[in-house]
Parts: sequence; structure tokens; C-alpha cells
Amino acid sequence: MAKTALITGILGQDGPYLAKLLLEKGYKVYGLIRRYSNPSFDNLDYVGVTKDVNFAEGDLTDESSLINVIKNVRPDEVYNLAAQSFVGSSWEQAKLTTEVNATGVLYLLNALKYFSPTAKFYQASTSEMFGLSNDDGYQGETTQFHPRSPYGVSKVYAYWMTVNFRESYNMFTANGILFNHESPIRGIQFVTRKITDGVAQIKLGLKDELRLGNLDSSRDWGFAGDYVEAMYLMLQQETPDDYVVATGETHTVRQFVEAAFKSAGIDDWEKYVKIDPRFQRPAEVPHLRGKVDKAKNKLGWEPKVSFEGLVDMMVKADIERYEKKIAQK
Ligand code: NAP
Ligand code: G4F
Repeated sequence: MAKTALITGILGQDGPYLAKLLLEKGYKVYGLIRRYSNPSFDNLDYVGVTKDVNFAEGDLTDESSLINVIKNVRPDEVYNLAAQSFVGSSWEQAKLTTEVNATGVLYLLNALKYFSPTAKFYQASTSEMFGLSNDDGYQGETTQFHPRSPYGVSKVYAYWMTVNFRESYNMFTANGILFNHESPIRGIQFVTRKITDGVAQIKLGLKDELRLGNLDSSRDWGFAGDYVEAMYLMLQQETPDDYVVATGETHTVRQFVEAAFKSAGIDDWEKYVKIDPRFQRPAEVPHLRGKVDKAKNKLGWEPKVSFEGLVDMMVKADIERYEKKIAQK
């Protein structure tokens, strides 16, 4: 019989890529969605799976809605991707961030414990938990956590709650500690998409500047389509565990900017980029680079898309989007 998966955060970036992967593997896929006045299925449309997903209404901050969904869906696997995922907003909306990203995970784990205790559970943990820490320039599964934002702090709680349900109730719960991953359907606020969208508009003469914050921080950027495979693999193992998922390479925001302008055939990027303090953070995570040996050795997972390939994919997709809009006018 086909397995059933429940994906929270189905309308975000990772949800659609994961839904597509699971549908291709023959799963029945349910996506948790909140009540919207004007819902957008654009990201699911982009990967071409909207009509194949079943939707269940619920919110991570509403425990009874999660209980209902788990009772009705009885999933074999749950992928908890829902979050207030923008680090920048987490200082302004620290309580909301905590309620969704931390307490919400406790609600979901409890719903599973009572109504679907054999379901396997994936928690979307993050390299933001490492914050200031590294071991010889890398962050791995044993690197200490030192989160630098309310977002990072909320995710540390969820990480340990996921471990605790495994240790206390013998449930199959796994943390994927994913480093930054991007795609043409990345939210527009995140720096990569903000850059590729800005570059596309500059290329087509729709704007003449791109305002950014700190260009010196470095991130280990990979492609979201590759990373959802690691999520799936974690839940196919004999025993639950926690894994870092990353490329093992790091690049500064400045290098991403340079690569994006280059991809669009523009050499003099400094002419267009303005530093704007509004986009600097109260506390920065200066350097992220994942040590990915465990995922490679135990899951047999490897990233496929290179840094240059990722930047190029995103720039081309944004140029294409604006060209279509211009043609429709
Ligand atoms: P995303 O694009 O921001 O998607 C998050 C999804 O969560 C959205 O669909 C959002 O719904 C939903 N959501 C927010 N609050 C909710 C609530 N109260 N109840 C139910 N759903 C809610 O994030 P992503 O990039 O796909 O990332 C997926 C997960 O991985 C997140 O947990 C993120 O923190 C984590 N993560 C991401 C990265 C990365 O680089 N992308 C790295 C490490 C970890 P709306 O559509 O209504 O906003
Ligand atoms: O793209 P970002 O906003 O992503 P950030 O903060 O690294 O968080 C993302 O990755 C995490 C995994 O490590 C996820 F858990 C999290 O959910 C999210 O997906 O910022 C990246 C870097 C930061 O150093 C930021 O200060 O870019 C710098 N930056 C410089 N100018 C900017 C800007 N970030 C944004 N969003 N906007 C700017 O104008």
C-alpha cells in the first residue's frame, strides 16, 4: 500500500520540492495549510504538483488543529517544514517565532505521540543553531550550539524536543540540520533571491540599484531540490538520527553578488549595489560551512548542483519571469 506523508510548510520553498519527490516515489501527500484570505499556490505550481497534493487545514500554533489533522491523515511520515523562517524578522516577532518554531513543534510531537506514535518525524533544524560556533572553520553534528537570533534560539528548542521524544518515548524522530539552500522559488526576502531578483530587474532596465546589508558574512549555499532528498533518506533509515546537510563550501554574500551579476552579463556590479544599514542585523552569524561526512557516509547523500550552477539557475529564472511580465503588458 502507498505510504502517506504529511508535509507542514507545503506552500514555502522546500515543501513543493519535497512533495514532488514523494509523489514520484508513489506516496500519498498531504500538505498542512493555514487559513488564508488569499492563498498562493505559485510554488507548488512552479514544480507542477498542486493538483496531486491533498490539503489539510491547520496551524502550528493551534494544537487542536494538529490533533485533528493527525487523527484524520494517520501519516506514515511527517515532515515538519513549517516555520517563521526569516531570521531578520525574528527580532521584531520573537514571540510569534517562538510559538511557531518551538512550541508548535512540541504540539505536533504530542499529537503524534497520542494519535500516530509509529509515524516517522522529520524536524527542519538549521545551521543557524551553530551561530558563532565552529570547529576549525566547519560546523558538524557535534559542534556546540550558540544561536544568535530569536529564530536560532527557537530552533534549538525544537531540535532538543525532537531528540527528547526519541529518547523518552522511543519515537522515530530525526533532525536534519540543513545549511542554507536556495532555488528559483526561494522567498524574496532572503538574500540570494533578493539579489537574483534585483539583478534581473537591473538587467532589463527595470531598476538601477540593489540595496543590501552585510556583504562579508559567508554561507554554505546549496540547491533546495538536492536537500529534500536528504530529508527523505533520513526517514528511510533503520534507526533515527540527526544529520548535517550542506555542500562543505562557503561563499560570502559579496561573492554571491559578483556571481549573480556575472551570470546576467554585467561586470561593474559595484555601480549598482548600495549598502543599507536597514538590512544589517542586531547580531550576525558571520560564517557557516557544513561538515557533511555523516550524511555522505550513512545516507549516501551528495549535493549535485554547484554554487555557480545555483546562482545561474536563479538569475535565469528571474530574468525569464520579468521577460514574461514585460511581454504580457
Ligand atoms: P519558507 O519558504 O519560509 O516556508 C515556511 C512555510 O511554513 C510557509 O509555507 C509558511 O506558510 C509555513 N508556516 C509559517 N507559519 C506557520 C504556522 N503557524 N502554521 C503552519 N504553517 C506555517 O521556508 P523554507 O525555506 O521552505 O524552509 C523550510 C523549513 O526549513 C523551515 O522550517 C526553515 O526554518 C527550515 N530551514 C530552512 C533552510 C533554508 O535555507 N531554506 C535551512 C535550514 C532550515 P505561509 O506560506 O503561510 O507563509
Ligand atoms: O538569506 P538570509 O536572510 O539567510 P539566513 O539568515 O542565513 O537564514 C536562512 O538560512 C538559515 C540556515 O542557515 C535558515 F535556517 C533560515 O530559515 C534561512 O533560510 O541572510 C544570509 C546572509 C546574512 O548574513 C545576512 O545578514 O545575508 C546577509 N545579508 C546581507 N544583506 C542580507 C542582506 N540578508 C537579507 N535577507 N537581506 C539583505 O539585504
